[in-house]
Amino acid sequence: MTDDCIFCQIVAGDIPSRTVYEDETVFAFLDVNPLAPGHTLVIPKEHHERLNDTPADVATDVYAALHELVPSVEAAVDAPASTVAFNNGEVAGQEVPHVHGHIVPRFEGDGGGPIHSLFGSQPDLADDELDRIAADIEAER
Ligand code: DGP
Repeated sequence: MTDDCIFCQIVAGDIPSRTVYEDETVFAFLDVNPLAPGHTLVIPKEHHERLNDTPADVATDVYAALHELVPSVEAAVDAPASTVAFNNGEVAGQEVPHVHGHIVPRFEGDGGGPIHSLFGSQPDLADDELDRIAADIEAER
């Protein structure tokens, strides 16, 4: 637990939350500032800032909880779809530095677009650049 982390304080019960799921390693609760009814946050109980810092076994547990919760969240609010996303790092819009997955129920005509609509434009990448980037990612693993 990190004392000045809001989400660690929620896991500890020091800050109240509308808890929807809890197991040994994962906790999920309704977002206090929902983008849609049922907007849920899924977090590891351990404090890790980003996906990049999260140990593989913990990340696996978070994914398993997301996988279990998505249908339940959609069913609870009668949503035909959901956007499931991580703001991974401050530049990507992450405000709370404790890794969390958002489950945002989606509805016909809700005004939200696909992830692609976050970006006003797309880079024009040549084939050789794409080849190099793919090779670099593979080499970084
Ligand atoms: P992000 O921008 O990805 O870091 O999202 C942080 C989310 O956390 C944001 O949608 C609001 C939510 N949030 C922040 N503080 C609290 C809190 O104290 N309780 C609950 N339930 N949600 C919170």
